[in-house]
Amino acid sequence: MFRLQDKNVLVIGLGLSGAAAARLLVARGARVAAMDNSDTPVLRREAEELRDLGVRVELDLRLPPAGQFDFAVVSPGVALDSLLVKELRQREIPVIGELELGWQQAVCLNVAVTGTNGKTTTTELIEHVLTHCHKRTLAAGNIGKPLCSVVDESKQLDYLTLEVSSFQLETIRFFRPAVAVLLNITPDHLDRHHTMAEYARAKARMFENQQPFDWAVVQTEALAQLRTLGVKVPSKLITFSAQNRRADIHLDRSLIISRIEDWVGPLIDLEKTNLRGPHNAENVMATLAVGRVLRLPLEQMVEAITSFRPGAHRCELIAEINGIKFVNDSKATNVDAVAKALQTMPAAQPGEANVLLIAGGRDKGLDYHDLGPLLAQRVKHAFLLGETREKLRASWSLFTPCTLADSLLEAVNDAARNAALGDIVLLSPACSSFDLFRDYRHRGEVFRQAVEQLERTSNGGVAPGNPTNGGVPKNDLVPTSR
Ligand code: UMA
Repeated sequence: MFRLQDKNVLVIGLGLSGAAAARLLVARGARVAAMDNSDTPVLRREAEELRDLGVRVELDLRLPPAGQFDFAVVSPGVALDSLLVKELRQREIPVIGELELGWQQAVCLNVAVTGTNGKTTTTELIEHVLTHCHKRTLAAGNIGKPLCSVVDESKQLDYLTLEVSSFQLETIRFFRPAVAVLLNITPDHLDRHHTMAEYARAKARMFENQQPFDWAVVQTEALAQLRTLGVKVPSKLITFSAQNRRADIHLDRSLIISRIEDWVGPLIDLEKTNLRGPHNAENVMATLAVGRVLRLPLEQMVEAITSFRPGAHRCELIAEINGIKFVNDSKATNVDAVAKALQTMPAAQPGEANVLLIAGGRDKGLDYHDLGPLLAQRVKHAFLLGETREKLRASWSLFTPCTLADSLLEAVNDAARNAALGDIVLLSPACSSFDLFRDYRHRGEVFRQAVEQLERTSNGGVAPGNPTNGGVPKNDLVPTSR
């Protein structure tokens, strides 16, 4: 274990990661200074708590404070090309991320999951399967629970199950998963990584410290992307793919099939699970491969996967009101995630568009045109909000009618007004939430509340057209004929 006693450490960013890192450092005897470039009531409360622990905290600070530091711990949201990090490097202060610090202090093996989409579902699925198979584990990392906050519990665990982002991987040094899963690489976070090659290289860092006895579980298509960049995976490899039948684990209609030696044949029928769509098939494939590597019994894994329900904000059915479904996919923060959601939505009539899509938020430097053909097929109207709404309209209006909305509530009400029996109102934003909401969960909750308000109105609870019910006349939710 890396000794922290009496080290001088600077923590940058006091969100979830920075606060957890500062607490862990104090508990291990380090002398800690912490800074954040913002100053909000939440940060002030955090600052007070940390000061009580002996941390020197400065808010609203853009450059590192004077002083000697043995190293700095940055939060994932801090860009490495920022002036702050450049100055740390000029002062020759080593920089690591919160994930690296937590990994250095944890004392159990870890299974780590990365990829553009499906990370959270797969992390939860692996945690669920391990627990069902009587292994002690905890899900942490990008899933919303910083690794530094669970380090003390790692003594009692067989494995940590970690969700890992490209931001976190940029600042690792020795981080080495015993089993590393790479689910997929599609465009995301290009505002931070600038090019797809840089983004893919950040993802590839999952494998850089792995040893020949470790395992890599990698989607065939993502492996091809890594090979194009000249990245080598040094560990033992299992490939999976919903599209490529030459993968070690692949999809045949609803069956997941293995070609792995001593494990050949069908593993699970997805029809018997609550997971739909080829992307979920790949999440299950990756989970089964992890289980295989950790020698879990297939029968128990199948039981666990069958009983698993995906979490909130991922194609989550909120309500069905007068034959119109309202689906919350707030976690879809990039184009590929929206494509997957649209492909999963059931069509009312073959070949007919029945989705009213609510999208928009903060841009991550993505090209939204790619979604065009799918919008033309599946989306009868798009309601656009947030900072990207004009950009989305410019990209999408050739493919589907687009209407701008000033708020999520307005978008939900407009979509409901335009929906007919068998239609689906889908919140799948293709953008991050930080322009209008705290995070994707907050955005999903606001969507849920808007839908619940509609539900109450349609049940006759509030007078039609009353502005307090969101301004939606009751009869507008009665399905219109096609
Ligand atoms: N800050 C600075 N200087 C900067 C940038 C930020 O001081 O240059 C400060 C901000 O003012 C703020 C704090 O840093 O007070 C926020 O730090 P952060 O953005 O790293 O956020 P955390 O609260 O620490 O949450 C992070 C992850 N956030 C990001 O990667 C942006 C969370 O993932 C993660 O759940 C959490 O650590 C625990 O591990 C969120 C996310 O959006 C869900 N992740 C991206 C994704 O999934 O696509 C990568």
